[in-house]
Amino acid sequence: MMKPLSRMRSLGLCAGSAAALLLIATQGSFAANAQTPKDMTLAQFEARQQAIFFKADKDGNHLVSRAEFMAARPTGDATTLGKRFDHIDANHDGSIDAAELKKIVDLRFKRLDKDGNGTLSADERPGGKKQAQ
Ligand SMILES: [Ca+2]
Ligand SMILES: [Ca+2]
Repeated sequence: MMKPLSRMRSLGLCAGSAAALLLIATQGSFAANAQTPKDMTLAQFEARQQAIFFKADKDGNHLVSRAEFMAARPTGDATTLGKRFDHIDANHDGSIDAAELKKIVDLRFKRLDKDGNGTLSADERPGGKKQAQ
């Protein structure tokens, strides 16, 4: 016979980690929807950009291949997208990994951080007040 207590505990653990995951997943949109948006740190910006970018990773191998990259932007111009992919894929192995994306995101952050205080205020963030696309 199964011990009800240990069963409860493992269920509780599951629910706990699911809640934690949910929290991480919703944090980005939370910040965007907040009434008084707080300044975004580089770490928050990276996490957000990564979450968005790796939605394209359909086979879940933590790499975004050229095909995945293009498929995630069906309305984009293929030539421009191809160039963009080549630009991000710094080691030209045909896929974008987290480190390659981080480099681009860090550069973007620096460009956006107009006053150079290390955080992005609402008006410095891409898209300003409207929801990120
Ligand atoms: Ca992939
Ligand atoms: Ca690469």
